Amino acid sequence: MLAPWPATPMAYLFGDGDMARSISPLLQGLLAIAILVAAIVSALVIVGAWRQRSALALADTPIDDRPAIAWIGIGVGVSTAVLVGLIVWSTVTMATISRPSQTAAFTIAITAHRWWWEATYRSGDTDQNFSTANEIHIPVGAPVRFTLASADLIHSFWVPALGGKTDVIPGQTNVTWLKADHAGSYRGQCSEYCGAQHAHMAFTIVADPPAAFESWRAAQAKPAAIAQDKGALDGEAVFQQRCSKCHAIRGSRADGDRGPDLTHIMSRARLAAGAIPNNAGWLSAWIADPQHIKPGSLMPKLPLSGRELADVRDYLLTLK
Ligand code: HEC
Ligand SMILES: [Cu+2]
Repeated sequence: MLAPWPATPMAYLFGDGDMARSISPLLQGLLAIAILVAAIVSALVIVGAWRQRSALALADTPIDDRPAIAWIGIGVGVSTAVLVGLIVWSTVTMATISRPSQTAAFTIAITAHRWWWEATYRSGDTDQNFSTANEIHIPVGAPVRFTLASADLIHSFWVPALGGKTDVIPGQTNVTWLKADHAGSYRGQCSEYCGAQHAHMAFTIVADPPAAFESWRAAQAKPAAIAQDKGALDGEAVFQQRCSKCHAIRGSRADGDRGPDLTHIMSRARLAAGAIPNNAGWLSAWIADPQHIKPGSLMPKLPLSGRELADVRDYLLTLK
């Protein structure tokens, strides 16, 4: 079983899937050329300093006859040729990645929020629609289309190992696609500075084998389990009162949309866009004081008694 949230640093020089396969050689090429240019320039500076004395001896030669002038022409010529070559290479790469190599299997609608990612899966049958947050599953080997909208300001959707960045701009829907050739998890990150918790606006793309993906999708589409024991039932009442303006739980009356949909919260490996692991302890810590974990987060610290906190946590623990 692969870790659903791979650690940083994020790999981008060697990618997986069609889009990354087009981008990686360009990145590697640019890096190699940059290193080469830095090495050549450094060498020339050193040689130039070394030869300063012979240059002084040229003081009487008219400027146009000095050998250095020819080198300026050579330098401009070589740089121009290399830069034009790179422009052509970049343009061809951008044209290649703008469209998936096969038609996309389906679309995931992403809405970027300060500071988390909402992912909505729609299908022909509206009963099967669902929304989740930060942990985005796709089937391995199939290109998936992503529409990108913003609920507030500019963010940027980037999964370095799978492909290029696409900005998420208010008032506009951008489109990109991703494909993973191997099952596994690929870490993503908001890459446009968007305020206090920008660094904690991570997400993960989990590429599942097709059968595992279908069962994940079917499980997510189901409404929430109905609370059974007393603590969880009391917790549901607390939730309706204190949390349901911001959070939805399908199958209950909670239908807020300012925070993540919590219908299957316990199926996710991490909370708060990757900031903390998802288990009973961290869940309590988050509900008790989200501002301590993610200062500035749009979930306020709510005054709950110890009992209410335990009950609401027990209720969330049933949402598998
Ligand atoms: C004013 C709106 C608001 C209220 C009220 C609110 N939340 Fe939140 N909640 C949010 C937002 C926004 C986030 C996303 C925070 C982030 O990741 O930056 C969030 C995140 C969460 C998460 C993490 C979800 C995930 O998938 O990462 C849990 C769990 C949660 N809230 C539980 C609760 C509970 C329980 C209550 C009631 C006691 C509650 N919230 C009340 C807005 C709210
Ligand atoms: Cu952001």
